[in-house]
Amino acid sequence: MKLCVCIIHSRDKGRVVDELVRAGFKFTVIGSTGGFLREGNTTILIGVEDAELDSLKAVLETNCQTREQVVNIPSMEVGPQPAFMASPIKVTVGGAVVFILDVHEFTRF
Ligand code: 2BA
Repeated sequence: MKLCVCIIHSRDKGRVVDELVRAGFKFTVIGSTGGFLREGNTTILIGVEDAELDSLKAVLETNCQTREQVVNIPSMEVGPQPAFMASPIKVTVGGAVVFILDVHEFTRF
């Protein structure tokens, strides 16, 4: 068994959750925040049998879009009057960032 920790864009959440339910996966949805952009994203914890992993990856690949976002990084402008400037950089976010962990034990009480 594996535990998949999937970080997705919140705009993809509705579609991904609908498809996971339709495909019979059991999962937990957690609101999260990206450390770099400091914007809300969504983390989904999904416990799956090894044989289900490929179909889970297919759901994520089909329903998570890659997006370009511009972020302003503060930088110090040197000169007679040093000042903080915002330098915009473009980053590619997602589709889905997925960590797949071996599950030592799964128990329900
Ligand atoms: P954020 O940390 O908000 O990062 C958003 C996007 O900014 C990243 O997209 C990446 O393209 C860029 N980025 C992140 N850190 C950067 C840095 N130090 N310098 C330059 N660019 C940087 P993704 O890689 O697709 O990541 C999407 C979200 O997935 C991340 O949101 C974060 O919440 C999570 N994530 C990604 N890699 C992770 C990791 N190794 N561990 C934990 N969470 C991760």
